[in-house]
Amino acid sequence: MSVSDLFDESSWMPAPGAPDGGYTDITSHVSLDGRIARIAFDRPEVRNAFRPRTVDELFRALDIARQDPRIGVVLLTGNGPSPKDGGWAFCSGGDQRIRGRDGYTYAADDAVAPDAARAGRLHILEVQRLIRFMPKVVIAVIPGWAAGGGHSLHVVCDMSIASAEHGRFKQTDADVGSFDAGYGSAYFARQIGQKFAREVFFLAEEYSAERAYEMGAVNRVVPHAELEREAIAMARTILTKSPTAIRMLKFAFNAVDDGMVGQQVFAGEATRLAYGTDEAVEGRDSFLEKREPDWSPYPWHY
Ligand code: S0N
Repeated sequence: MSVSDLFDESSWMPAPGAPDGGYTDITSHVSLDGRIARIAFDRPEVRNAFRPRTVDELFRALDIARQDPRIGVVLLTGNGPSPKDGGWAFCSGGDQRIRGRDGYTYAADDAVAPDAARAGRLHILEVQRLIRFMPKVVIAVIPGWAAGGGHSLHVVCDMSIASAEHGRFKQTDADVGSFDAGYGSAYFARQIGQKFAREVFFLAEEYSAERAYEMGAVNRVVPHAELEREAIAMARTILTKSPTAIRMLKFAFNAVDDGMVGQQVFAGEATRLAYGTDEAVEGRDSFLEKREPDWSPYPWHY
């Protein structure tokens, strides 16, 4: 099977940094010019549900993209269709078959040997934070179902683009005794409003891509066959912008909802910019030269 029927192999190359033996649960590519990452769930037979190994691989691939200075945009998607029934999915959340009483469990044949400290995992939340705090734009490219924890992942991405024919949204958390009480719900309510967000969680009904667009949950709905092309076009537009402006804007959008952590992330970037000023250089140099700083060239701006 190809990686995905929507995937144009000629535009991509394998991303560096896969573990020995490669990834098993995701695929990771970069565009030929190295500026866009495409990271995809690759478990279409279970609607791209994630198990701990999937989450480990996802975190690794995202972190490699975060640290690559050429990459400005990450496309997060799901491969498909399912070889079983032809169904499409972005991600259907945690793999319910291996959910234990304290989280999700590694399988005996997983690359990481299960031990007591790693027995029950819910580290998809670490992936959510990585998406949230990486200074790159992450676009959820939704070819099919976004359900449960998969729905939460699309919520935390900076933008979402969905297949008109196969894009489907459903928050099943309350059906399976699960609840994303952070970005998946509270931040979702910030996006689409309290009434709709509560409806999506409390009723756990199915929403089409068009309805999700009307609610303000996705940015664009495009014909299925065009999905990845449109996502790449969005990425290419973003890549024409100032990287610093995009980074500061992302953290500014985040800050209002992220409390002190949001302020810390935004302020860290502001400090880094301030280091580039002559005024900050004078502060550092005066210390190193064991003299009083001379602030006279720097007015108290109003
Ligand atoms: C996605 C759904 C709606 C698709 O329905 P459809 O098209 O009718 O397909 P199915 O026949 O149901 O599925 C095809 C095959 O795929 C298997 N499968 C689907 N989803 C999963 C899954 N999540 N885990 C394991 N298997 C799955 C089906 O069993 C079927 O297999 P076969 O062919 O063998 O029968 C529909 O599939 C659906 O509702 N799926 C379940 C969605 C769900 O409830 N997900 C879990 C929700 N909870 C989380 O994700 C928790 C993790 C999380 O992110 C989190 C972390 C911290 C705090 C909170 C959270 C949170 O979000 O809750």
